[in-house]
Amino acid sequence: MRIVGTTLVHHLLTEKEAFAPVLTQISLGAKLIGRELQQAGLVNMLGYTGGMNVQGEKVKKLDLWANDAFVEILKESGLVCTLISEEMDEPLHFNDYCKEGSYLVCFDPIDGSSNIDVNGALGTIFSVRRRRGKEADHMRPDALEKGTEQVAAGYVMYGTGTILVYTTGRGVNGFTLDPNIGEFFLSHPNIQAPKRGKTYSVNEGNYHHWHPQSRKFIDHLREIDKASGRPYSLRYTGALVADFHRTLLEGGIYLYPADADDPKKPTGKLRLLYEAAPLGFVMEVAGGKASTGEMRILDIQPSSYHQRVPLIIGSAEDVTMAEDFYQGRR
Ligand code: AHM
Ligand code: MG
Repeated sequence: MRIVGTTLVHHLLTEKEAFAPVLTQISLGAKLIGRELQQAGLVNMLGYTGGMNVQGEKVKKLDLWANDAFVEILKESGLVCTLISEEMDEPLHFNDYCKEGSYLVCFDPIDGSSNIDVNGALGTIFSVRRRRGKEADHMRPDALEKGTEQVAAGYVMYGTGTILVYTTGRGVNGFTLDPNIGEFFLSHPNIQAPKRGKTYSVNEGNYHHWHPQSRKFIDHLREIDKASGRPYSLRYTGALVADFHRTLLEGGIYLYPADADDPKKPTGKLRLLYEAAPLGFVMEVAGGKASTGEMRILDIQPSSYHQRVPLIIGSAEDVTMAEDFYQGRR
C-alpha cells in the first residue's frame, strides 16, 4: 500500500534555516544510491576497486560511486562550501559556493560497506554545519567544531525499504521512499527513543580485545535477572545505520568500544564527524543519549577530520547504565 501524506519536500518548507535545498539534494542522493544498490549485482558494481581509503580500509566500488554521486549532488545545491567524507583524505572545498550562509557537510556515503556483497542493510550518514569563514584556510576551525554546532543531521537506511531520518534539533522525523513515484513520505513523525530497551548491539567477537569496563558491562547485560529485564538480546547487522535505526525505534544500546589490543582502533572504529556526531544528535533529540562512556559525544572537540571515538548510543537509561560501568561506579 502506498504511503500518502506529507512529503519530505513539503516538510522541509517548515524548516527555519535556509538549508532545505541541501537536504533535498541529500534525499536525491539517497534515491540514486538506493536504485544503484538494487541493481549493483547486474552492472558489475559489487566487489573492490583495488584501492585503500584514508583509514587504510579496502575501498569497494559502490563506496566510490556513492561518494562521487554525493559530491556532485551537494555541489549542485549551490549552498555547500566544503565537504568532508569518509572516502576523501582531505576536505573538498568549492570556492565558488563559499558565501555568507553557506554550509559544510560531513558524510559517510556508504555505511556498513562489508554488507554490500551479501545484500545486507546499508546506510548513508550526514551532518550539516554552518561555514563561518568563507576562505579555504578557515575550513579547519569550521569543520572541527563540536557536534553541538550541527544544524541538521540524519541518515538514510537502505533495507527492505529506503528510509531517511533527520533532525534539525526540533524533533526527529522519518520518511519512507515510495519507489513507484520516487517520493519520500513522512512515515515516522516525531520519533521518540524508548527510555530503555531489551537489546544490545556490539561486535562481541572483539570481546577479548576490549578494556575490562566494556567486558564487565556486556557481562552484566548477559546475566539472568528477570526483575531488571536481563539478559538483553543481541542484535548486530554490521551496519551502524541499521543497528542504530532499530535502537532508535525499539530502544536498547549500540556500542563500538575502544580496543585495548589493536593499535589501529585504540579509540574504537567509528568516526566522530560523519558517524558518531550526527547519530548522537539524532539520538539526543529523540530523547536518548550518545557517549564515549566518559563524556557526551556532542561535547567532544574534534582534533582531526577522520578522528575515531568510542561510541555508546541508545536509550537514555541504557547509556547511563553503561556510563556507570565505564566511570567505575559499578
Ligand atoms: P564503514 O563505514 O567502513 O562501513 O565502517 C563502519 C561500520 C559500521 O557500519 C558497523 O557498525 C561497523 O563498522 C562494523 O564493524 P565490525 O565489522 O568491526 O563489527
Ligand atoms: Mg563507509
